[in-house]
Amino acid sequence: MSELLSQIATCVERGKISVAAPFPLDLKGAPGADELTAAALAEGIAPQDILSKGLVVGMYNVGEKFRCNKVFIPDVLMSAKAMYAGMKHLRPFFQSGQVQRKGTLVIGTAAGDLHDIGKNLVAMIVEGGGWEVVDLGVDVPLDKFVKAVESNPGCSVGISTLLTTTMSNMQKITAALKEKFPGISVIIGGAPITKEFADKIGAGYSADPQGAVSFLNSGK
Ligand code: B1M
Repeated sequence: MSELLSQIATCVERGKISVAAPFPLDLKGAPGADELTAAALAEGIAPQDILSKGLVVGMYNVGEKFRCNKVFIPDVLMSAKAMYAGMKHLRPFFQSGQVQRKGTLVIGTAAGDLHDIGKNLVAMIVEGGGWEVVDLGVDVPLDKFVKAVESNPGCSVGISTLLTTTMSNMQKITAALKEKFPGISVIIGGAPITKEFADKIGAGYSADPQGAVSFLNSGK
């Protein structure tokens, strides 16, 4: 069992989607996350183990390498594709409740901000970390965050921004969410954001996607 799960983790980490995928070159012709996840289910390995000991491990590894600049955005995108190829087999088990997620993160960019590359990377790595992600997209106004929180009780909220001019919107959204949903956990990030700014507005902070997973896992 552990051999199959470690192969799944390697496929996700290396971005090997399926047997037909030509990338990475040294794994050409080998089964990918798609076939290996199906094989693991056929062998009777618990879907929860496939998620937490296979797919999540692969995304964790690539997230750590990204944090240390050992891999780059295209590598993370390939890993996410491999993860989704495996996840597709697990979806029915999520829906039936047999596989539990760690929680839900509602994420979007602050009102006025259209930059979504960083936010998308965070969403993918958080999902790969075992969390349900509700992605509200870009230029998200307060009322859209509020509706999403009401529809996902107990969720955390992530806000990303790349513009200094939209940091004030981030601050307003965070303050309003905290007032409306006392105790809600909000994490912010993006190039102009600092820990000091996050502390000032009462939000959690991470400079990178893997740090966002650690923050969510810490239950803060
Ligand atoms: Co714009 N842009 N842009 N842009 N753009 C920047 C951000 C800018 C720094 C360029 C510059 O002037 N040197 C500048 C902002 C200056 C400032 O405010 N300080 C700028 C500007 C001014 C603008 C416009 C105003 C330009 C104009 O129209 N005059 C305009 C604004 C539009 C709007 O949002 N309303 C604009 C438009 C655009 C494009 C649409 C053309 C395009 C965005 C495409 C897209 O995202 N779909 C774009 C791009 C691509 C950039 C640059 C070149 C790259 C941004 C990026 O994707 N980085 C950028 C200059 C640069 O950075 N070199 C620039 C890669 C990405 C992976 O990094 O998003 O930082 P990042 O995410 C990181 C971390 O920050 C962190 O994790 C990610 C992965 O490590 N992170 C989080 C991010 N969110 C997080 C959330 C978390 C935790 C961690 O928790 C929730």
